[in-house]
Amino acid sequence: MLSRRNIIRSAAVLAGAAAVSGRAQAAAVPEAPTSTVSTMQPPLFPSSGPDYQPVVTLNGWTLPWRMNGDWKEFHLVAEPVVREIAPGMKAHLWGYNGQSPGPTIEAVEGDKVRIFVTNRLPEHTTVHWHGMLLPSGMDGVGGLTQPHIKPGKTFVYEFVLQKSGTFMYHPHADEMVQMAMGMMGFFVVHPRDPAFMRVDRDFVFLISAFAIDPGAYVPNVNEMTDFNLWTWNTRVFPGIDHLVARTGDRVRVRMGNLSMTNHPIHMHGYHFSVTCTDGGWVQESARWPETSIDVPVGAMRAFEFKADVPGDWAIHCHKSHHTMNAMGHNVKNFIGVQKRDVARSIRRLVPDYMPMGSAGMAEMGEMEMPMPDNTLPMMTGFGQFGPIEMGGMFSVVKVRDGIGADDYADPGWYAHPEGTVAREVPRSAASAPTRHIEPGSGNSKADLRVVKPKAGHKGH
Ligand SMILES: [Cu+2]
Repeated sequence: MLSRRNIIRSAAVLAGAAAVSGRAQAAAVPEAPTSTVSTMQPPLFPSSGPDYQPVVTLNGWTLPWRMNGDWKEFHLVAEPVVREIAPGMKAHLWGYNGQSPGPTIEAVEGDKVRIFVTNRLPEHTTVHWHGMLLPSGMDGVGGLTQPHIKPGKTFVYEFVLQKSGTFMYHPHADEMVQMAMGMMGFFVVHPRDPAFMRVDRDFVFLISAFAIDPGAYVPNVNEMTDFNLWTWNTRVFPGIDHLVARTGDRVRVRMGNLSMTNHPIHMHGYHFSVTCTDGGWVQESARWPETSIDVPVGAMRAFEFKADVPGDWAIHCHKSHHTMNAMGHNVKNFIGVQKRDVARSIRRLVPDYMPMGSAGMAEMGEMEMPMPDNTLPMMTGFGQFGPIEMGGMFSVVKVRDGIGADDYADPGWYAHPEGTVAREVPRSAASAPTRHIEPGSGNSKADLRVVKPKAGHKGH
């Protein structure tokens, strides 16, 4: 069952799908559908061939195809795109078919796929099919296995999908620039046996990182370590779609990492097992239980669980700096120091100055700070109980009773059963914690004074 909102959202992509199977049928190169939205599109169920449960791409969509004889034909267009990273910020990136990441490609083990790639970038490119077993000349490494695709040219890749599993695509030409600009996409190959590794919901996203200065629109492609936007499918919290599941569903989450550091992805509320990598399915006897899975650079991981406990369960990268948006990393620790007044004064001169608070940083989750245009707060987002104080790689797995199969519409916040939420107790009910401080041990409150900057003194 689709919500009304999802039906409206899907219009953009469905128009493209019709074009592919319609008047472009006779043409040598199929039309390339484009999506202009950054919200999750409904899954694309197979209209021919073996049955499978299609994946859902967080804040994304699946690329429609056409059959030409026994070939499944797709058309990717590498081009400049504008991607909304979260409401309030857009980035000027490179991607495929109107989006970064590009559309997810889905096909079936044994399929003969023909993938056209048109280059509308200002420089040459190629597409590498990460993890695929294919003829060397179809591997997409510019200079090594093929000539580069020059701007304005279209190349075709043809191969047979030998194995089902979890893969991705990205350029193998000027990689440092092209991946830092957002060029990547998911590639899922479903098993030919519809019963093999079947799940009820199958979510996919790619992990990447961008260095976009506050107020800027284009990533700094030369940055190697100090990124400020940690993204899933080129989105940050609170812009990342929630993962909605029906109680009792078997759920799979597939991730691929194209950033330059590892990401330990942690999910609350469940014990899951890793069932697939870009090297194939993990045999049952080789699986072990986990609550966090480290996704190494240039790797894919898929995990599965039975969604049998309703609730709002956080899912996030466990590197705490990766659940923050644009932030300065040269910030001193001011816990215990009264410096609120100084911070306000400095912020008038340096808008993105984010000092650490005197009691930690939690106050920033609610604070309204003056910021340059096109800049996201470092931590933001509200839940039903207050500020969530997150950014970057954070979302919510929402498990609910009574929603329809394949309904991915946001069910809202979880209605906790009476008496199951952590709560404040009356003061009299809690005995005071005992504390022993040696005289002269230094464990006394810091006593520091702050001198207000003189009014009227602006600039340095
Ligand atoms: Cu991370």
